[in-house]
Amino acid sequence: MKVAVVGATGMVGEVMLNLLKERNFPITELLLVASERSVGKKLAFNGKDYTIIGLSDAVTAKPDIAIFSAGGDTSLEWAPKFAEVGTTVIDNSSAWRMDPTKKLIVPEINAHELTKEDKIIANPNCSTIQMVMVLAPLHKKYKMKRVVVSTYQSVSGTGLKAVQQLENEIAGIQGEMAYPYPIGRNALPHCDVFLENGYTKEEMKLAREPQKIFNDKSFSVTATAVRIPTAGGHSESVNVEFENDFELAEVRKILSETPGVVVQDNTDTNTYPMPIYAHGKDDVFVGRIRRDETQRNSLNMWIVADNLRKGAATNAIQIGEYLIENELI
Ligand code: A2P
Ligand code: 11C
Repeated sequence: MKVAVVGATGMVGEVMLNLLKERNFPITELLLVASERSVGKKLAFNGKDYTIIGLSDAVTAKPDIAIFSAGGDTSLEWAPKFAEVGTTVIDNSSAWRMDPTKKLIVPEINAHELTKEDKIIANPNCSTIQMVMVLAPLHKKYKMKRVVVSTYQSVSGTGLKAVQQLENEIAGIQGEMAYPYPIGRNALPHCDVFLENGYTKEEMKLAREPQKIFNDKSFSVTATAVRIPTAGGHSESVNVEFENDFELAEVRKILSETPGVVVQDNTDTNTYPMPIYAHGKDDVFVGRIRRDETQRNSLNMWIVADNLRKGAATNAIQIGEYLIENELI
């Protein structure tokens, strides 16, 4: 496969390159693409130096797959140009997710919807992916009615500038600010931009994307998204009400048998998911599984994943692997 990584110099781009190597993705030719600022610079992959190219040159090269993680504006403008020359685009931005003509894919849940005609495929938001990975098997068994989620999101979700802000604050250095306030020793109830309804865009992604992924509008999700001073790994407190009742032991069994989900749940040994352990892993971790004693058929859980891996790069690469395995490219 001739593969282009668009946004190769970014935080997700870096993880993407590590994963392509780690998972032995079948690459015959690799194109590393970034903004005009980076064109001509060198980037190493698998022991070899590659020269970064611009988007026009990448389109001209007609890659088989282009994995985009260079922001929504770049995706909106350039994904159709790649699609036009026959490239299959896997887009990590929010640009195409809610477009009814594009599919929003978490491979473990709905990759079977993909066809050869899908030339721009959307990767869901990081905080959505980890949540639906856990909810999908439970929805199938008990049928969800309503989900209330509060997120505790790491600064790496914002990008390099935010990681730098946290590092500067810890080191006591005055530097550029990615957030309107200090993030160290703080919690900002503010991920992505505010919308007219008083929610943030991040909160609305959590509300809307699961319905599209499950192709089901019979349940609703309401969210509060909070940025906290962790370097990597998003955490979520998830309360879910089902139509049908459940046994906790069966919930644990279902989740422990779900590919890509790992149950870490033993209060006797202080075993629960945490960002420091999820870091660098492709799985989604769930723990603190307990009945909500205030409401019928309701469950509380704590879900953690590496937002740059399963939340972004891993999911995108798994989509690519599915397309190749099923001869959809
Ligand atoms: P560059 O490094 O040249 O700015 P992050 O989200 O970590 O900030 O990374 C964003 C990625 O998207 C970087 O690789 C960045 O390249 C790339 N990028 C940003 N704007 C553009 C653009 N207009 N065209 C192509 N790549 C872009
Ligand atoms: C965050 N979820 O952690 C964001 C990052 O819509 O793809 C990814 C933004 C997106 O702030």
